[in-house]
Amino acid sequence: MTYLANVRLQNPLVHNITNIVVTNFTANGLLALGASPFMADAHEEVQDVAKMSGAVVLNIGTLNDHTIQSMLLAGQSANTHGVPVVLDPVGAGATAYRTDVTQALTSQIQLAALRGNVAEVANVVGERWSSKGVDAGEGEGDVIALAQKAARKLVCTVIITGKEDVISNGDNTYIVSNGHPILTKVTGTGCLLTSVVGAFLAVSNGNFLEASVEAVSFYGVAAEIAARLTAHQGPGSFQVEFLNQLALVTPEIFKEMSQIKKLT
Ligand code: ATP
Ligand code: TZP
Ligand code: MG
Ligand code: MG
Repeated sequence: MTYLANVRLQNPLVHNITNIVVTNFTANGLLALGASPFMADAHEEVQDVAKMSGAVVLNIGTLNDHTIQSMLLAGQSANTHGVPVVLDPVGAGATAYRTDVTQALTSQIQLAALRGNVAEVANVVGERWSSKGVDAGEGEGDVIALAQKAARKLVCTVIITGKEDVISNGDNTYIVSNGHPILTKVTGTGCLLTSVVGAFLAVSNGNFLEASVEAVSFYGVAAEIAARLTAHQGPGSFQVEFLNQLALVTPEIFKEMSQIKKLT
């Protein structure tokens, strides 16, 4: 059985401490997929919410001192109770504050997975890669080597997204070629992917690498179909159809369209 089928069967609770730009889109995307979103950042409850969840997703998109503390409390509670934690280091490298906070989070919380664009992941592991706000900037470097290095350093699965996605746990590495450029014209598609990874990890029985690869490929397949169905329309129509496809792509369609390559 695929992890996708298991998400829909188990309807995992996904605890999100995320940014104010993408909160509604993320909740709707998780619901469409078949997961159960829970947005909660009050210090009084985040430890309890993390403990009862199938996964915890931390996203620093619009961070402030309150949410940083929420993330530390939730992440450490998740670690204590064996709940996988996924981090989206939105804009790491764009400002010193984001870089510093990301470093504090990764040193105090054991991640199951890290998902970001190439500039963000590079900055998390102390490498220079230019960025433009929350978007990846130009840069030259070996993205595969970067994913492997980051995975070994953080002892987790690392997902670097872009035209092609690189997913590595340091030992094994996959390239996923699904997706569509129009994803870059809808804000929050990276953030929602990070939460979708959380939903897949929640049903993974600890197989974080394989579940992440499937999550990323599934997400790209949904985007490809949505882009086809809304060709000649704009990002608004695509966004709506993309939510539809997160609900409608079956394990059979996914299997037929997934483009996953394992590196040897
Ligand atoms: P950024 O802010 O740099 O756009 P992000 O956090 O929004 O980063 P992306 O790298 O855009 O995240 O990844 C989000 C989704 O979009 C992933 O599924 C990725 O595969 C897909 N994607 C991004 N760029 C392309 C592209 N040029 N072609 C196909 N798919 C893409
Ligand atoms: N500004 C702060 S967070 C955010 C913006 C525009 C959303 C970023 O979303 P994504 O998924 O990285 O495109
Ligand atoms: Mg984007
Ligand atoms: Mg992002």
